[in-house]
Amino acid sequence: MKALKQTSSTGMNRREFALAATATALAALPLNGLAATKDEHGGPVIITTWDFGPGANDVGWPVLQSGGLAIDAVEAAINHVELLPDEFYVGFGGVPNEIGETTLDAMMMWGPTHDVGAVGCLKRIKRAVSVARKVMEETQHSLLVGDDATRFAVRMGFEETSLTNLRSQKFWEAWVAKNKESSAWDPEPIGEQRPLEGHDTVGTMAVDAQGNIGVGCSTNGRNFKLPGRVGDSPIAGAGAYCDNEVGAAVATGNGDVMMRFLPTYHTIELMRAGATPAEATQAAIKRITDKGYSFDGGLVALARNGEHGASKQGWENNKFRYAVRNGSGSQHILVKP
Ligand code: SD4
Repeated sequence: MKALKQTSSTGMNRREFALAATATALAALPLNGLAATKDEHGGPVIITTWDFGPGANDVGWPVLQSGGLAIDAVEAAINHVELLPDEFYVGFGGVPNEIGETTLDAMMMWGPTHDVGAVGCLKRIKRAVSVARKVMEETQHSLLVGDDATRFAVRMGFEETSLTNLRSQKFWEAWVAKNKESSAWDPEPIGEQRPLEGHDTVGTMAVDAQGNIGVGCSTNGRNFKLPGRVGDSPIAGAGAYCDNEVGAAVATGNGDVMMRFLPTYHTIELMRAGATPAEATQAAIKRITDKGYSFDGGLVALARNGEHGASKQGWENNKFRYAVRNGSGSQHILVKP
C-alpha cells in the first residue's frame, strides 16, 4: 500500500506489506477502552446496504470464511453490485447526469493503516471501487477525478467502455423531453430538501478473521446531477470511514447535504467514545437535523466487536434495509425511524 510503498526497502510486495502493517498495527493497539486485542473482535462479519445487500454479502462472505482480508471481501461484494445489469444507482447502466452521461464515485478504506483510495466522477470504467483500490495501493494519492481518473484506470489495465445502456438512455431521453436543466441548479433552502429520487449507494464493511476492518462504497450519485458533480461517497469520513480500533460506518442518501457533516467520521468517533453503533448513527444524523436540514439519508455502522446498528432520516419507513452475514447466518434488517 502506498504509505508503505514510500518507505519500502525490504523487497516485499504491497500485499505482503499490507499484511505486515496489519500485524504491526494490531500489536500496537492499547489494551484499554474500546481498543481490542487481536483476539477480541467480532469477525468475520460483512454488512452491505440496501436490497442488494444479501446478494453482495453472499459474494463477500466466502472470502472472509476462507481467511481472506476484509478489504478483499468488501471489493468482491461491491463489484457484484457494480456489475448487476438491472441496478440503477450503482455501476454501468445507472442514472445519468444532466447531459446523459453516467459517472461514478467510489472509495475504499483499510482500517489497519487508514489508507484511502477514491475516484470521483469516474467515466467509462465499470468497476469504480476497484479503481479506487488501485489509487489506494498503487499511488501516494487518495482521490482522482474525472477523465484523469479514467486515464489512470486504463493505465491500471481497466477496459474503457460505455456506461450507458438502453435503460439509462431511455430514462435520460424521457427526462430531457420534459426538463431543460438539472434540478440541482435550484438551491434548496435549509429544511426544504426535496425527496431524493436517485438512491441505493452500495456501502460494504467487514471485519475479517484476523480482526482487520475494511470499508468501501460505490454509486452513480443522483439523477441528472450537474456534469462534474462529486458526491459524498468518495470523501473519507463522509461516504465511509473505518478505524481498526473501533469499527466502520457507511452513508447513503443526499450526499450534497450529508457531506457537510462528515457523518461516518462522526459515527466512528462517537463509537470510540463508547456509543453503540445504533446510538452513534442516530446522533450523527441528529447533528444534521439539528441544523435544520430535512434530508433523505441513512447511516449503518459496524463495531469491531461485531455489533451493528443503523439510523435513517426521511424515506418511507419500509424502504431502507441493510444486510448482515456472519457465522450465525444472514439477516436483512429494516431500519426503523
Ligand atoms: C450521493 N450519497 O452521491 C450518494 C447517493 C446515495 O442513496 O447514497 N443515494 O449523494
